[in-house]
Amino acid sequence: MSQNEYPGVFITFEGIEGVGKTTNLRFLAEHYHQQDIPILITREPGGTPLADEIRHFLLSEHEESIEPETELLLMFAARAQHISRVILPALAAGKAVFCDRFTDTSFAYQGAARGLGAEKIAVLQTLVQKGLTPDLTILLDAPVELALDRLQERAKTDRFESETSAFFQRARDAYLEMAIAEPERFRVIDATTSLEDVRQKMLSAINPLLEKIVA
Ligand code: Z5A
Repeated sequence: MSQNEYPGVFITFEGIEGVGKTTNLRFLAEHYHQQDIPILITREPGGTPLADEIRHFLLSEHEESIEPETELLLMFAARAQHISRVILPALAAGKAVFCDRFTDTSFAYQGAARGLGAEKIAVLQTLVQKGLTPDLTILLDAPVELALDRLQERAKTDRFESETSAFFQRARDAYLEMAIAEPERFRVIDATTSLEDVRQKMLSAINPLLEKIVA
Protein backbone atom coordinates (compact mmCIF):
# COMPACT_ATOMS: atom_id res chain seq x y z
CA MET A 1 0.00 0.00 0.00
CA SER A 2 1.49 3.36 -0.93
CA GLN A 3 1.11 6.32 1.38
CA ASN A 4 -1.70 7.81 -0.72
CA GLU A 5 -3.93 4.74 -0.60
CA TYR A 6 -5.11 5.17 3.00
CA PRO A 7 -6.53 8.21 4.78
CA GLY A 8 -4.28 7.87 7.86
CA VAL A 9 -0.60 8.66 8.43
CA PHE A 10 2.06 6.12 9.39
CA ILE A 11 4.99 7.45 11.44
CA THR A 12 7.73 5.29 12.91
CA PHE A 13 10.24 6.09 15.67
CA GLU A 14 13.68 4.56 15.55
CA GLY A 15 17.05 4.62 17.25
CA ILE A 16 19.21 2.55 19.54
CA GLU A 17 17.90 1.94 23.04
CA GLY A 18 18.02 4.81 25.50
CA VAL A 19 17.68 7.58 22.90
CA GLY A 20 14.21 8.49 24.24
CA LYS A 21 11.64 6.89 21.93
CA THR A 22 9.30 5.73 24.70
CA THR A 23 9.60 8.93 26.73
CA ASN A 24 8.89 11.16 23.75
CA LEU A 25 6.05 8.98 22.43
CA ARG A 26 4.32 9.41 25.79
CA PHE A 27 4.61 13.17 25.39
CA LEU A 28 3.35 13.07 21.77
CA ALA A 29 0.34 10.92 22.77
CA GLU A 30 -0.72 13.46 25.38
CA HIS A 31 -0.02 16.43 23.12
CA TYR A 32 -2.12 15.16 20.21
CA HIS A 33 -4.89 13.71 22.38
CA GLN A 34 -5.36 17.19 23.85
CA GLN A 35 -5.86 18.44 20.31
CA ASP A 36 -8.38 15.67 19.55
CA ILE A 37 -6.20 14.30 16.77
CA PRO A 38 -6.96 10.59 16.31
CA ILE A 39 -3.69 8.80 17.00
CA LEU A 40 -2.78 5.24 17.82
CA ILE A 41 0.47 4.57 19.67
CA THR A 42 1.86 1.10 19.19
CA ARG A 43 5.21 -0.67 19.29
CA GLU A 44 7.26 -3.50 17.83
CA PRO A 45 7.76 -6.27 18.44
CA GLY A 46 4.20 -6.41 19.77
CA GLY A 47 0.98 -4.50 19.28
CA THR A 48 -1.47 -7.46 19.32
CA PRO A 49 -1.91 -10.14 22.00
CA LEU A 50 -0.17 -12.73 19.83
CA ALA A 51 2.62 -10.34 18.79
CA ASP A 52 3.08 -9.41 22.46
CA GLU A 53 3.63 -13.08 23.27
CA ILE A 54 6.31 -13.19 20.57
CA ARG A 55 7.81 -10.01 22.10
CA HIS A 56 7.96 -11.61 25.52
CA PHE A 57 9.72 -14.64 24.04
CA LEU A 58 12.19 -12.48 22.07
CA LEU A 59 13.16 -10.27 25.01
CA SER A 60 13.55 -13.12 27.51
CA GLU A 61 16.69 -15.12 28.16
CA HIS A 62 16.48 -18.81 27.20
CA GLU A 63 18.64 -21.77 28.00
CA GLU A 64 18.89 -22.54 24.28
CA SER A 65 20.35 -19.54 22.44
CA ILE A 66 18.22 -18.05 19.65
CA GLU A 67 19.73 -18.22 16.15
CA PRO A 68 19.86 -14.81 14.38
CA GLU A 69 17.58 -16.17 11.61
CA THR A 70 15.07 -17.39 14.21
CA GLU A 71 15.11 -13.94 15.81
CA LEU A 72 14.57 -12.28 12.43
CA LEU A 73 11.68 -14.57 11.47
CA LEU A 74 9.97 -14.04 14.82
CA MET A 75 10.28 -10.25 14.44
CA PHE A 76 8.52 -10.52 11.07
CA ALA A 77 5.94 -13.01 12.40
CA ALA A 78 4.96 -10.45 15.04
CA ARG A 79 5.03 -7.70 12.38
CA ALA A 80 2.67 -9.62 10.08
CA GLN A 81 0.09 -9.83 12.87
CA HIS A 82 0.60 -6.21 13.84
CA ILE A 83 0.25 -4.86 10.30
CA SER A 84 -2.93 -6.84 9.48
CA ARG A 85 -4.69 -6.52 12.82
CA VAL A 86 -3.70 -3.07 14.01
CA ILE A 87 -1.74 -0.82 11.65
CA LEU A 88 -3.73 -1.18 8.42
CA PRO A 89 -7.17 -0.96 10.10
CA ALA A 90 -6.10 2.21 11.97
CA LEU A 91 -4.71 3.78 8.78
CA ALA A 92 -7.91 2.85 6.93
CA ALA A 93 -9.89 4.55 9.73
CA GLY A 94 -7.94 7.78 9.15
CA LYS A 95 -5.77 7.63 12.27
CA ALA A 96 -2.18 8.71 12.72
CA VAL A 97 -0.30 5.56 13.70
CA PHE A 98 2.85 6.23 15.76
CA CYS A 99 4.91 3.05 15.94
CA ASP A 100 7.83 2.63 18.37
CA ARG A 101 10.23 0.69 16.09
CA PHE A 102 9.40 -0.98 12.74
CA THR A 103 11.35 -2.69 9.96
CA ASP A 104 14.28 -0.26 10.10
CA THR A 105 15.07 -1.87 13.47
CA SER A 106 15.30 -5.25 11.73
CA PHE A 107 17.76 -3.78 9.21
CA ALA A 108 19.81 -2.14 12.00
CA TYR A 109 19.71 -4.95 14.60
CA GLN A 110 19.36 -8.23 12.71
CA GLY A 111 20.86 -7.01 9.42
CA ALA A 112 23.82 -4.96 10.66
CA ALA A 113 24.37 -5.65 14.38
CA ARG A 114 23.78 -9.43 14.13
CA GLY A 115 25.38 -9.50 10.67
CA LEU A 116 22.59 -11.15 8.65
CA GLY A 117 22.85 -8.53 5.90
CA ALA A 118 20.11 -6.43 4.31
CA GLU A 119 19.06 -8.79 1.48
CA LYS A 120 17.26 -11.37 3.64
CA ILE A 121 15.40 -8.62 5.44
CA ALA A 122 14.34 -6.98 2.18
CA VAL A 123 12.77 -10.31 1.11
CA LEU A 124 10.73 -10.53 4.32
CA GLN A 125 9.83 -6.85 4.06
CA THR A 126 8.27 -7.44 0.64
CA LEU A 127 6.44 -10.55 1.85
CA VAL A 128 5.03 -9.07 5.05
CA GLN A 129 4.54 -5.36 4.31
CA LYS A 130 3.07 -5.71 0.82
CA GLY A 131 4.14 -2.17 -0.05
CA LEU A 132 3.34 -0.52 3.29
CA THR A 133 6.07 1.98 4.17
CA PRO A 134 6.19 4.70 6.82
CA ASP A 135 5.23 8.18 5.64
CA LEU A 136 7.85 9.53 8.05
CA THR A 137 10.55 7.92 10.18
CA ILE A 138 11.94 9.89 13.10
CA LEU A 139 15.44 8.69 13.94
CA LEU A 140 16.55 9.78 17.40
CA ASP A 141 20.32 9.72 17.31
CA ALA A 142 22.85 9.78 20.14
CA PRO A 143 26.28 8.27 20.78
CA VAL A 144 26.06 4.73 22.18
CA GLU A 145 27.77 5.63 25.48
CA LEU A 146 25.27 8.41 26.23
CA ALA A 147 22.24 6.32 25.30
CA LEU A 148 23.38 3.35 27.41
CA ASP A 149 24.24 5.65 30.33
CA ARG A 150 20.63 6.81 30.40
CA LEU A 151 19.52 3.24 31.05
CA GLN A 152 21.90 2.65 33.98
CA GLU A 153 19.14 3.03 36.55
CA ARG A 154 17.05 0.22 35.08
CA ALA A 155 17.01 -2.82 37.33
CA LYS A 156 16.09 -5.47 34.76
CA THR A 157 18.11 -6.16 31.65
CA ASP A 158 16.45 -7.91 28.70
CA ARG A 159 18.13 -10.07 26.05
CA PHE A 160 18.96 -7.03 23.86
CA GLU A 161 19.99 -4.72 26.68
CA SER A 162 22.77 -7.12 27.62
CA GLU A 163 24.44 -6.72 24.20
CA THR A 164 27.84 -5.00 23.87
CA SER A 165 28.51 -1.37 22.92
CA ALA A 166 29.96 -2.62 19.62
CA PHE A 167 26.58 -4.24 18.82
CA PHE A 168 24.77 -0.94 19.38
CA GLN A 169 27.42 0.96 17.45
CA ARG A 170 26.78 -1.24 14.39
CA ALA A 171 23.04 -0.61 14.78
CA ARG A 172 23.56 3.15 15.08
CA ASP A 173 25.84 3.24 12.02
CA ALA A 174 23.25 1.28 10.01
CA TYR A 175 20.48 3.69 11.02
CA LEU A 176 22.53 6.69 9.92
CA GLU A 177 23.30 5.01 6.59
CA MET A 178 19.59 4.32 6.01
CA ALA A 179 18.77 7.95 6.78
CA ILE A 180 21.32 9.12 4.22
CA ALA A 181 19.94 6.68 1.63
CA GLU A 182 16.31 7.80 2.16
CA PRO A 183 16.40 11.48 3.11
CA GLU A 184 12.78 12.10 2.08
CA ARG A 185 11.46 9.54 4.58
CA PHE A 186 13.89 9.99 7.49
CA ARG A 187 14.16 12.93 9.84
CA VAL A 188 17.25 12.59 12.05
CA ILE A 189 16.94 14.37 15.39
CA ASP A 190 19.88 14.91 17.72
CA ALA A 191 18.80 13.16 20.94
CA THR A 192 21.68 14.50 23.02
CA THR A 193 19.96 17.85 23.62
CA SER A 194 17.19 18.64 26.16
CA LEU A 195 13.87 16.80 26.03
CA GLU A 196 12.18 20.13 25.27
CA ASP A 197 14.41 20.69 22.25
CA VAL A 198 13.90 17.11 20.98
CA ARG A 199 10.11 17.48 21.36
CA GLN A 200 9.97 20.75 19.44
CA LYS A 201 11.91 19.16 16.58
CA MET A 202 9.59 16.13 16.60
CA LEU A 203 6.49 18.33 16.49
CA SER A 204 7.80 20.36 13.58
CA ALA A 205 8.56 17.18 11.62
CA ILE A 206 5.18 15.55 12.40
CA ASN A 207 2.68 18.44 12.31
CA PRO A 208 2.72 18.99 8.51
CA LEU A 209 1.78 15.34 7.93
CA LEU A 210 -1.15 15.52 10.32
CA GLU A 211 -2.79 18.23 8.22
CA LYS A 212 -3.94 15.34 6.01
CA ILE A 213 -6.09 13.86 8.79
CA VAL A 214 -7.38 17.03 10.44
CA ALA A 215 -8.36 18.77 7.20
N1 Z5A B 1 14.14 -5.36 17.94
C1 Z5A B 1 14.87 -6.00 16.96
O1 Z5A B 1 15.97 -6.47 17.24
N2 Z5A B 1 14.37 -6.09 15.70
C2 Z5A B 1 13.16 -5.59 15.35
O2 Z5A B 1 12.75 -5.71 14.18
C3 Z5A B 1 12.41 -4.92 16.37
C4 Z5A B 1 12.93 -4.83 17.65
C5 Z5A B 1 11.07 -4.32 16.04
C6 Z5A B 1 12.70 -3.98 21.90
O3 Z5A B 1 13.06 -3.43 23.10
C7 Z5A B 1 13.94 -4.66 21.39
O4 Z5A B 1 13.61 -5.39 20.22
C8 Z5A B 1 14.96 -3.64 21.00
C9 Z5A B 1 15.38 -3.99 19.59
C10 Z5A B 1 14.67 -5.27 19.31
N3 Z5A B 1 16.00 -3.75 21.94
N4 Z5A B 1 16.94 -2.97 22.00
N5 Z5A B 1 17.82 -2.33 22.08
P1 Z5A B 1 12.28 -2.30 23.84
O5 Z5A B 1 11.13 -1.84 23.04
O6 Z5A B 1 12.03 -2.77 25.22
O7 Z5A B 1 13.46 -1.27 23.97
P2 Z5A B 1 13.80 0.04 23.21
O8 Z5A B 1 12.93 0.27 22.05
O9 Z5A B 1 15.24 0.06 22.94
O10 Z5A B 1 13.39 1.12 24.30
P3 Z5A B 1 14.19 1.68 25.52
O11 Z5A B 1 15.32 0.83 25.94
O12 Z5A B 1 13.17 2.00 26.56
O13 Z5A B 1 14.81 3.01 24.95
P4 Z5A B 1 14.04 4.37 24.55
O14 Z5A B 1 12.58 4.13 24.54
O15 Z5A B 1 14.66 4.91 23.32
O16 Z5A B 1 14.45 5.33 25.75
P5 Z5A B 1 13.52 5.92 26.93
O17 Z5A B 1 13.11 4.79 27.83
O18 Z5A B 1 12.50 6.82 26.39
O19 Z5A B 1 14.61 6.85 27.65
C11 Z5A B 1 15.64 6.29 28.44
C12 Z5A B 1 15.97 7.27 29.60
O20 Z5A B 1 16.61 8.44 29.07
C13 Z5A B 1 14.75 7.77 30.37
O21 Z5A B 1 15.11 7.85 31.73
C14 Z5A B 1 14.51 9.17 29.79
O22 Z5A B 1 13.91 10.04 30.71
C15 Z5A B 1 15.94 9.62 29.46
N6 Z5A B 1 15.99 10.57 28.32
C16 Z5A B 1 15.50 10.36 27.08
N7 Z5A B 1 15.75 11.42 26.28
C17 Z5A B 1 16.41 12.32 27.05
C18 Z5A B 1 16.95 13.63 26.79
N8 Z5A B 1 16.85 14.22 25.59
N9 Z5A B 1 17.58 14.24 27.80
C19 Z5A B 1 17.69 13.65 29.01
N10 Z5A B 1 17.21 12.42 29.33
C20 Z5A B 1 16.58 11.77 28.36
